[in-house]
Amino acid sequence: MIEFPKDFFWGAATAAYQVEGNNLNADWWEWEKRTGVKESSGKACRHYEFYKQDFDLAKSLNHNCHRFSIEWSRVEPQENKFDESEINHYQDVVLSLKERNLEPIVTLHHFTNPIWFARAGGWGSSRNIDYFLKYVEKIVGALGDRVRFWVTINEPLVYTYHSYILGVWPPQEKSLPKSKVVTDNLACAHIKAYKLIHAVYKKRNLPAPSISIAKNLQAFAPCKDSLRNRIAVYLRDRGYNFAFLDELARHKALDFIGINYYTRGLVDTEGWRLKNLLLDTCKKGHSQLEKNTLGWDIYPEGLYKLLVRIKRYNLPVFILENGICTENDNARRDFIRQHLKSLHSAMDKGVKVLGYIYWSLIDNYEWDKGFAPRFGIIGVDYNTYERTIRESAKEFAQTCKTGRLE
Ligand code: IFM
Repeated sequence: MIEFPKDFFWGAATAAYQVEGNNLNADWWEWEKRTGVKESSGKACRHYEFYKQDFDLAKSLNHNCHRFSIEWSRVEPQENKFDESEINHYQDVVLSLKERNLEPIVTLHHFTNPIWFARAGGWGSSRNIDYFLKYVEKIVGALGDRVRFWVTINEPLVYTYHSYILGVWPPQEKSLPKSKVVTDNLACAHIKAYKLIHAVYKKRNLPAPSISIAKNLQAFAPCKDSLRNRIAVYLRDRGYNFAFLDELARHKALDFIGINYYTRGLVDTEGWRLKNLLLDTCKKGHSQLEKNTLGWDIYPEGLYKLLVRIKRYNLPVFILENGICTENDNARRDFIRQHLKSLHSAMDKGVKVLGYIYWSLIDNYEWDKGFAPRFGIIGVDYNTYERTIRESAKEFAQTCKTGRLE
């Protein structure tokens, strides 16, 4: 039996665009219509209407925190024109969480942008960072008295990878140099937002908030043990896992380290070009590990291995996302169990962990992959929008209640 600390946070996450529905003013919405993606987000899970019921379910599952995101394009549908009714909506979201004793963990940017911001060049232009800061100031002003945990940007490198390297998400550019510019702008935006949020709290005499990003980490391993693959693993581990965090830590712009962990990348390079070293993965099916329905390797040990290396930042860690898409709920139960064990082993090695948040509370819109991947501990019927609590959710609920895992 393993035991987690008494004050541990337990919960699940969502992101606005993936669950709310009808985010008409987001670049993604416009892009879905223009390019005819596999599946459009449409009404998503209608969480914009059903958030209270969804929070009731989270509460019934013994969660004590909930991570969600604000849809920037809702609250500022046009440049400099904030929609107060949408801000009121998110105030009510926070209040509803508080009423249920669910600690709100608020993400300010989770992949989507207002259309006007994208048209102005989005994250490709450093001048646009000020737009983000204005939005952050507005939201923090409106919600600050009830929010302790802020996540400025979700998975910055996942965003640049899909939007500016692979080119499968808007704005569909494929340029390594541009992806570097965007990554630098995201780092700069976080550092400035971090200072701004602290300043707002100070000015209002509120207790200092805890601010971070949600950093996606991957365990990388060479497929064939060649020098080239080993160099590629080194570069990816440095560049993908740690460079961004190092930059924020250098600016003392992190109060904790938010981590999203899902998988291992099996590296198999096809050449010596930078592109090969940074991007090639094994396409020959050499991995023996079990997979989720998107084909991602399931590798719980990776969480332990990365966490013990995170110790050097000397900051508490918060697992902000960890999850599996599967049609087999037993696999989800095992996934959660194994990752919690791995997490606990890292804690035994002295890593201070604040909490564990499963991705996701409910099935949702998995971006360009549509609605097929089922990540939720609660299932969603997309015809009736009915929610069904899965068995894995019930087992997780026991751990949330007791802090123990048999
Ligand atoms: O659905 C995504 C989420 O938006 C960000 N983190 C990974 C999840 C699963 O792919």
